Amino acid sequence: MPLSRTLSMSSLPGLEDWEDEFDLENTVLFEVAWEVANKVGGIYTVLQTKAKVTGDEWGDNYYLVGPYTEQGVRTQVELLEPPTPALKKTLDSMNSKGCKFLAQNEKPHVVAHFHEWLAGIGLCLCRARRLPVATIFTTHATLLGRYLCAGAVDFYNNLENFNVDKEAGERQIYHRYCMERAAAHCAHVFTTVSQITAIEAQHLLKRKPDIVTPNGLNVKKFSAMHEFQNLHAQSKARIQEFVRGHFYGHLDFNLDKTLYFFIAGRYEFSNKGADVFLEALARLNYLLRVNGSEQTVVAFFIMPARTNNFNVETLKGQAVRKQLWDTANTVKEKFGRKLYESLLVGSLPDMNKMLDKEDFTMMKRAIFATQRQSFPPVCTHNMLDDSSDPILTTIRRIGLFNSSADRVKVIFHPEFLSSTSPLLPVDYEEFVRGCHLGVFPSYYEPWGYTPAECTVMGIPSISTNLSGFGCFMEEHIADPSAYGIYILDRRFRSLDDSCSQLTSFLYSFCQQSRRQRIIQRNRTERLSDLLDWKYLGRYYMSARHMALAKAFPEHFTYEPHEADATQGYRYPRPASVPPSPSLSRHSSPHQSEDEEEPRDGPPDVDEERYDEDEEAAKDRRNIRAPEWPR
Ligand code: G6P
Ligand code: 1S3
Repeated sequence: MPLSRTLSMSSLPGLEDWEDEFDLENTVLFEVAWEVANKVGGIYTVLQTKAKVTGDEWGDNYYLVGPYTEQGVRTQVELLEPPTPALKKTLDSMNSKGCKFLAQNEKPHVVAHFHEWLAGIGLCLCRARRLPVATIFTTHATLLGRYLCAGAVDFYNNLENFNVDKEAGERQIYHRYCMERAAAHCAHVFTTVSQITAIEAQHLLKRKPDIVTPNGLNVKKFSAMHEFQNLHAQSKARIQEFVRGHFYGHLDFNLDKTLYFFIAGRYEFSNKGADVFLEALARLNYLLRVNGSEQTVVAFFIMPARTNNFNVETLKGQAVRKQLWDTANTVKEKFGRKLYESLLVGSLPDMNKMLDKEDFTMMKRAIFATQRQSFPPVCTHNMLDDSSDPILTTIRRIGLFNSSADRVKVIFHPEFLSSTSPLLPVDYEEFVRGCHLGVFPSYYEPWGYTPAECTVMGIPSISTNLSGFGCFMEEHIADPSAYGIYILDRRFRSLDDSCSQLTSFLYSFCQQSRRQRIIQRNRTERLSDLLDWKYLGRYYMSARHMALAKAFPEHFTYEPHEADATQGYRYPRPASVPPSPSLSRHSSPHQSEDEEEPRDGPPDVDEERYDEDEEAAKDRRNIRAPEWPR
């Protein structure tokens, strides 16, 4: 049955509308990657989050092929017998003789989708052996691009000038580069994850991608809008507990006026923009100090490096905090018991006798344990390359040592987060939800899952116009910053100017009131549909259709407009007040500015809800619901 259909811009369908258009009965999809059930980086996230929509479409005809790792098999895989006879025969044959593909009598139409150069060799072999397979190659970054950007090269202004063979040779990646380039050229369909990487691939791999396949996520929708805000408050409380321990003896800042910023990902210091972030933090520290700001910023760097475990001072911080907590509880219990006894006999307690000498001694001891001579550590672990580590070296140069005078504190956690950590027992999702702002000023970032993950959790983020995500959001949102999507210009500005721009983003973020942050988070979360596989999965579908049509033209046809169905789509600007401190006004004309911030403790939640709901309702009234995403 031909794969043809027409899309109109006014009614872009979800994936379910596509499925009944063609018959996948006798068609099998293999997706092959090194990161199938093997977490290395972003490709794992692509495959893992996309599995559901692809499985919904292909059912039992969808197979993911990856490396066999004991750990992966134990924790992520359920061992099954092959469901179809053809596959069973193939697997038996592979098991007995090594790998041969597709030599059975039953001949389904096969689509084989290979990700990255490591898997690309399989694609080249399929083509060299003339197997009847429709092939797709997706690159998530080019090898040469990654290497060139990590050096001191003006990459984007010289894309067309690189002598690619020479550059790959000099970096001793020529063999790998050739495999990547061969896979890109052998494939029926070549795709990459963003427009910016498409241009890069065209110059460095010498083939223009046929389709851009942006990365999506599984978006979890809460029935009530405030649900994700509650999660923010709960997760922030976990981070605050860690901060209480980490800064013991130096807790001279107000946790209620403390903001949590973070950068996370593969430890590529300049490619991921950790260099720019640190410089901007130093400038922010200066601005907050000279302006006498009451705000404190704790900036987390979650980037795995070589360590030999947590350091003693960091572990001690959490132990001291726990001891204070236990002491407070013991005294509270004794106090409560005395109060109870007194009420039982019908008298009000004598407050002077509620705490005895022993209680005071216990409390004094606990306070004594919080004395410390040194500043709270910058790094939570013992680093193997302490003296040459780029983050630590930069921190030494810019002098952000967590002193009391610093309004910006830095915590480098050189290990991915885990809910079983004795230090900060939260998983990554919980951590992101508890923070206020994700900062990802990448120079080389074909897509960039980290800001996308922030968006679907309703957490504002900073990305760049050199990242696939940043460009995608710029293309599809009329006023990204109004939605908490800040896009740093790293393309047309000098490094120093980009640092200044980042500093001003951070500084204005610090000037927002709690109410403005809540409103902004609501807006950010409203964008999450844009990033849902339910919509973005269509590009992968188009790639498969195109590949089938090229490999089996007698059976399938492809309509070119499938791949640019969302072109020109833009999410409108919110009609209500922007969350900028100077422009935002209270919903009640009689409320004073002072009332915006809590006098003691968090503001009344219902009052906030009222503000949130009113803001959302205003937007709903003023914005005509876009056709895509629905
Ligand atoms: C959420 C909660 C509120 C809480 C607020 C804190 O919106 O629902 O109860 O006050 O987070 O926001 P903040 O930006 O100060 O962490
Ligand atoms: C790549 O992983 P990375 O962090 O090395 O692939 C990811 C998934 O497509 C992408 O989000 C990221 O930008 C690339 O760089």
